[in-house]
Amino acid sequence: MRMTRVFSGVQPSGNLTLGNYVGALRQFVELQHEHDCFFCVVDLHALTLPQDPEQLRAKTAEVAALLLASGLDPAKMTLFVQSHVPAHAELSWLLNGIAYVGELSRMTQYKDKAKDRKTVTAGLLNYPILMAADILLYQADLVPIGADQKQHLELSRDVAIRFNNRFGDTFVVPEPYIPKVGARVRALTDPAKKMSKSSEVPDSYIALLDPPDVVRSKLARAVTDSGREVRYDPKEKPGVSNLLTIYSLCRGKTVKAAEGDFPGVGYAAFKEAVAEAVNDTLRPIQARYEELMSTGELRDILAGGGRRAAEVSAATLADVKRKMGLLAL
Ligand code: ATP
Ligand code: LTN
Repeated sequence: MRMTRVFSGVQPSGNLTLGNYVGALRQFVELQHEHDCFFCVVDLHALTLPQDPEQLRAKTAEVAALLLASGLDPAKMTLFVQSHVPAHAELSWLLNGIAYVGELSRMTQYKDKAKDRKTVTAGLLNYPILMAADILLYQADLVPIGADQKQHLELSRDVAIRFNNRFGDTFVVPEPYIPKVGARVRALTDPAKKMSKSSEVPDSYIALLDPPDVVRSKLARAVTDSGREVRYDPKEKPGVSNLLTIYSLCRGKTVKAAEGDFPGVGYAAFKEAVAEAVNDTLRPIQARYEELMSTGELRDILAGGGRRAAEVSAATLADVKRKMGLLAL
């Protein structure tokens, strides 16, 4: 029997945060032990908004290295860059003949991103078609995504079903995989919001590459609540509860056990303990990151990943071209 296939993509934009780490990267690391996983740095998706070319190139390498530094193992999974495998752009075009403008323009992410712009590129509208191509090329069964990507995955499923009905069974219809651990890390400056890598307030997030003193000062400035007790109570004490969540995730403890570490401790000392827990988590990731970036290792891993991805996706692409009536030689 074929192993369950998993596909997920990460955009090379913003600074990967502690939120991304606990909400996504750690799940990827677990999944690689049980399934045939493909993880992709989706640089073509980033092009749907204006990018500085040098910055995009640097971010693509940075995100790939951070995925590896977080524990993805090239011996266990396939990591590659989307633009290194031309089949993604090709299938995306072919699926442009299957997807409808109506369904694309109903996507909430499209509406959000389009509303404040003077001009809207066709790529922003077509973004979910490229995402469908990513997933369908690998016949992925499971797609780990955050809740905000559910609608896009639904569109991928609709496109797959429509194609299968029109041309015969071709694509596996993928299922979303939304992690069970519901821990959401919130913004340090405003616990009503989630910690987000594209925030314009650097104090609101902890980036995986933040040096220890930056982590300490961001946490020292994090909002707390009135009162002086370190207690988990997201309604009454959202700031302190968020810091307790972060501490518990970094120390591998339950929130209850985390609370027990701070009887009668004031906010300032509590924040220092959280900073230490965060720095203990980031230290090995940053060390591995430096190693990957300073040797030729990253390049070799991405080249190997790109080769495997190209091999696996070629079969699907050839099948689609044949079924749609393209002439082969
Ligand atoms: P953006 O602000 O650009 O939307 P983001 O930081 O929200 O970026 P995404 O690229 O949307 O990140 O999400 C990547 C993955 O990280 C998703 O699986 C998402 O669920 C997870 N994730 C992002 N932020 C958090 C968070 N604060 N807590 C837990 N998981 C998170
Ligand atoms: N749209 C996703 C990134 C993404 C993706 C994918 C996720 C692109 N292709 C395929 C899962 C599967 C995002 O913005 N987080």
